[in-house]
Amino acid sequence: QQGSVDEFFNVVLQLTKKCGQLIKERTSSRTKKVETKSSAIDFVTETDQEVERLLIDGLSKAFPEHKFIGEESVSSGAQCELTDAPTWIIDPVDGTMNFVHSFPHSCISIALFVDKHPAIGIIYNPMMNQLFTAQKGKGAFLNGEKITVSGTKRLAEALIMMEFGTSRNAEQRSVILENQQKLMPQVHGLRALGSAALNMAMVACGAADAYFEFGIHIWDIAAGELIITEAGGAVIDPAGGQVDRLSRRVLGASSQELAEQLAKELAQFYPERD
Ligand code: LIP
Repeated sequence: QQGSVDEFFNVVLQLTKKCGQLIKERTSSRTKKVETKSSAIDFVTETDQEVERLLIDGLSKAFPEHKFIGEESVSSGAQCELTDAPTWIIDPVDGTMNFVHSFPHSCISIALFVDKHPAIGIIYNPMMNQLFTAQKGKGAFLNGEKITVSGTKRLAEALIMMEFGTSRNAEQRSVILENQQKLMPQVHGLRALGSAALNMAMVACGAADAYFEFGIHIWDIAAGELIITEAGGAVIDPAGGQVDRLSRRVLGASSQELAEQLAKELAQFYPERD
């Protein structure tokens, strides 16, 4: 099995690098074809669709038995179902809003789950030349160099990543603002990169100490979960306890202590499940 995970990893890495070049070439173009999805500010571009198609075509050619959960396939009606079968979970452009604005923080986020657990995670921001990779049990890497979380245990010393999201749901927006108000006086600072996967990558490499969000989907966080845990961090539900990957809720941190401390502070929001 391990040999084959290595093979899966090599194939997906080559495909991801190739697709990353496409995103990089297109990012500065001012004429992107943009459509809306769940809200007036939830976007999909032709690049999202093209990259997802290239990844799924390439992987299914190499591994015909494997299954897929892809952001754009699900939004065009495919089922979002995680089984025990080897399943690639793909966000072709995480941070689509950033991509649309040429703000250089978007990435490909791709993970392989086997028996419902992460085996491979890759997050690639081609604009900033940041390639985060992990395989279960083998550590986490940024451009081939081993990375570890900061290890911060105290909320009072933490740089926290949170997002504003693209939901126009009033309750969700007020929970986001409430958490901002609550956390601001208690932590070193709050940051938002506009991409769940890149926020998680920042926690994994020790540039930030924790990240939480309500309303994300499994494809936003699947790779980040493995990269954070392989870098020595913790990923839990934002109310504490085990993360539920289809619940659209996540909290990742540089230590279990910080994760639990942050979870206790948060006002909670429970989106409709995937
Ligand atoms: C985005 C997430 C981000 C969230 C946005 C959106 P997309 O994913 O990465 O954390 O705040 O609402 O879901 O749509 O760019 O792939």
